[in-house]
Amino acid sequence: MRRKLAAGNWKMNGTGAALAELEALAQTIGTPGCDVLICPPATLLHRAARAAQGSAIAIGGQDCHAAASGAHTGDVSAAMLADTGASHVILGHSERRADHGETDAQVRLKAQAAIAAGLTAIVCVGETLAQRDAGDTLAVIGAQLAGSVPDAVTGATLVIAYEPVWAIGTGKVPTLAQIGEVHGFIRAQLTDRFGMQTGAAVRLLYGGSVKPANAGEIFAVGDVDGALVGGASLKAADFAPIVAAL
Ligand code: G2H
Repeated sequence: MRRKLAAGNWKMNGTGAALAELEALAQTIGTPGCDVLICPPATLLHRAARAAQGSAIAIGGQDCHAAASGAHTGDVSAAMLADTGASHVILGHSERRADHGETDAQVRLKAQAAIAAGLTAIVCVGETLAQRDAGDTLAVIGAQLAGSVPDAVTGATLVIAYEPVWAIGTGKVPTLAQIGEVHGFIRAQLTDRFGMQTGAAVRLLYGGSVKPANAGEIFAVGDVDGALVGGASLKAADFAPIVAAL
């Protein structure tokens, strides 16, 4: 039985004052029936991990470099994330693929580095609207999975987030049938490649304009094991009801 996961991606939002939302979230959710993760900007990781101590909230990064250390100005390694108290890292988010030209091969190396550092890698995949309209959705997702997911993974070290690019921050949400189709496809791909046990153990998150109002119906879709939430994770008042819906 896969434990559900509510993951918040704060993206490039939040200074120290935002930790009050983390503390409010911890208080509101108490001991939830699912795992809860907040991924603040790198500058807040250490303080967020301290603020979350003793609560149900785990902390994660939004990216890491594939190398362990070295001449990579501005980058952060997986071990550095782990050193702040982070337990997870989001990798290959479509905003990083678009803004930084990240390729599947780079995401795969980052995921390998993250897992080697003891982190759980949340690997993001998703099609653009043009790709969906062309009927290429499953081919695109299949290629991203094949290219971005490393060979040695388990249900504890890998989470997949399906985030259709056209649904991110736009208020547009795929139909429940569309979400179900892609999640079922991802599960089948993982099972083909890694076998029944791992295929059944990896959690699959939906991401893209998840809100308190639509969380319940999305979470009821087969093979949806939770959500990766952007805008609605910034305020405890929005994220707590999403956690409660899982
Ligand atoms: C998708 C999601 C979080 P939002 O990027 O990863 O953002 O919920 O704001 O669409």
